[in-house]
Amino acid sequence: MAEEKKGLFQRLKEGLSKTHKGLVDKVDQAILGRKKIDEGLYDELEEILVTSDLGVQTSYKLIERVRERLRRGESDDAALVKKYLKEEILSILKGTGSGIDTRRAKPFVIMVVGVNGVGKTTTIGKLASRYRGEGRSVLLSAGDTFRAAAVEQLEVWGERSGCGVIKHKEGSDPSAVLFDALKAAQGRGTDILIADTAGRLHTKTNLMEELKKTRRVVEREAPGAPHEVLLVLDATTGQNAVSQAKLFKEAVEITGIVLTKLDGTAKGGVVISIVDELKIPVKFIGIGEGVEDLRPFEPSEFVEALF
Ligand SMILES: Nc1nc2c(ncn2[C@@H]2O[C@H](COP(=O)(O)OP(=O)(O)OP(=O)(O)O)[C@@H](O)[C@H]2O)c(=O)[nH]1
Ligand SMILES: [Mg+2]
Repeated sequence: MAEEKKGLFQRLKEGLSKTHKGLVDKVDQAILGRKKIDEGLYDELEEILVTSDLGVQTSYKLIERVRERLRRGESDDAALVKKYLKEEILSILKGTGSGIDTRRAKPFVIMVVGVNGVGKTTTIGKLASRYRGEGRSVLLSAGDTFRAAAVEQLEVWGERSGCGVIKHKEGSDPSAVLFDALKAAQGRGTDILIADTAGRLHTKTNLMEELKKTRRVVEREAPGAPHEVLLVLDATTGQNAVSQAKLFKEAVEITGIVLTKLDGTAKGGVVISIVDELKIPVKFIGIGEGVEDLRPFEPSEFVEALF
């Protein structure tokens, strides 16, 4: 068990290695060769944070907090900068995460939304496997009716994880698919229903309207549902992910974020920016394409692995 835990942590660390290089290694370099703290160091740090996609606002806040702590301690030891930075990042991230309690309703309905290609369907597949592994029954709703391939992709995941998929013909009304899936889940006594949606352009209001409509159908048919509306964001898009989240937050009530593709990017700092600016909890992170590569987001584990 301890071995397994170590292995998981190692994988997370590897997944975050690009962000580590772009952020922590650079902080080390900036500190190195400086015995004393000067304004130049703060400027350099701020630039490192901004280029690691922490966002201007969050970067500024972090630097100010570090500066304040050093001032209070009246220390000019540059090595403390890294320690304080790590602690302040953790303090921003704390209080987010903690996964999802799917046992508080049955069927527990999770809607998964987000723009094209961010990893919605893959995330659903990984979630389905995770819950199946815990012995729960899962049903998937193929709400991306725009592409035939989207349904097939979900069916592959359904087969792999051993759960049913409710689908309609290509081009049919996505809210009708979810309506049927909900009825099926209620009839079969399914534990968890996960709804895929089309990857739509968040800039097109009519598409947002459709998402709202789908949500209304769920609310009407199952009071209390959807229990979670997860917004999937692609970490490789950096600050763009933050803008997407703002738009989705306005249109549909987002209860949590899944940040995918952290493994392929140096922009992993965006998670700090998302939590700080949007106050939406990050529930899961994706660090690879494999089934085991979706993890509940644990702030302290994340910060340890990053540093
Ligand atoms: N490296 C990596 N790749 C990922 C991760 N999550 C998803 N992907 C890949 O991202 C690509 C797009 O994933 P999909 O799940 O199809 O994305 P989607 O949001 O459903 O896309 P649309 O249905 O077209 O809107 C796939 O090739 C996935 O394997 C991750 O955490 N890490
Ligand atoms: Mg998809």
